[in-house]
Amino acid sequence: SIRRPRVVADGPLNDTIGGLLQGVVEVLPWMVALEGSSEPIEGIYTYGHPQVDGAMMDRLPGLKVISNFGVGVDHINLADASQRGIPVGNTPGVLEGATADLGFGLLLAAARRVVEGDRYAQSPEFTVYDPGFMLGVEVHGSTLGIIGMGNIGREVAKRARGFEMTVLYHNRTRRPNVETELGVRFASLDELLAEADFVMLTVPLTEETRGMIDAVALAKMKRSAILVNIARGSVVRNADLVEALQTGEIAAAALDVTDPEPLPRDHPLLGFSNVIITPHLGSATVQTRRRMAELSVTNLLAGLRGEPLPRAVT
Ligand code: 8YV
Repeated sequence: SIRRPRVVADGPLNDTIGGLLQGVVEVLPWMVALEGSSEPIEGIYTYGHPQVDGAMMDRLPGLKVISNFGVGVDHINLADASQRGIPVGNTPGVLEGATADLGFGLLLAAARRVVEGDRYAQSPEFTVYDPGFMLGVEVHGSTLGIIGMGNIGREVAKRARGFEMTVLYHNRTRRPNVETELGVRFASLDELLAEADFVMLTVPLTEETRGMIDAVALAKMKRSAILVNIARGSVVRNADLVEALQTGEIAAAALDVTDPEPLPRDHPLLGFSNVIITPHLGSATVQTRRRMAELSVTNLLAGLRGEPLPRAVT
């Protein structure tokens, strides 16, 4: 019988991934990637949290491919991989809709105080209806600023247009096609921060975007503005966000991602009534997670065969 290629994987493999890999590769625990192996390990399969750097690649002789379950590859040192000729696969094209849906859900929830309202309505404090309580702000007709006009930003913009929002975006490069197609307007970062009622973060985490939403950026936002982060926690400086919320420099925040994840129980971001936090659910739908599993396994197997990956990070 033919020896199955050995692959190290982080985290528990879900049934879909387990099923796709069953009998095809031999899955070894992440510990092997941390400790190294004298046996050839041909693939790294990652969910996105542990760091994958050159030192790890060098501990795994015979490494042919790194396949990421997810689109963000900020945890993988791409320069180290390319120096070693190791292709890196990710999963664009299958998760943008789900992620934008969640972003929009968070936006709506924060604007209309859905989570706060739920807690209240389920508590014994809710004894009598009052037409003056829990007034939120309107979503339709307001201005959304999208920072990062990639595949996810585009999907967010489409949804926003359905809500009759004015959409501004900021991106490293202008996207004239998206402007024409979706009727969105390019803005400098400062202009976007100053004009938006909602600021949605859809940038990848890079050295350029790390900490880009800091005290200076937060101070430029309207006091009534709501920040939504569906990108990576480290795009926002936690300490600055906490201060902006405490001083009322912005009105609310809805975060699907934080740094770290999860936040420690005593973290200052926890406990605000105007902060919503979800546990990194952007791509978490049954349908999307299945497509991510299939694509990431297809990338992995292509790399193990020495073929080009269907979706390679360049
Ligand atoms: C996670 C994501 O990677 O694609 C991304 O960049 O953030 C998510 O899809 C995924 O949930 C795996 O942990």
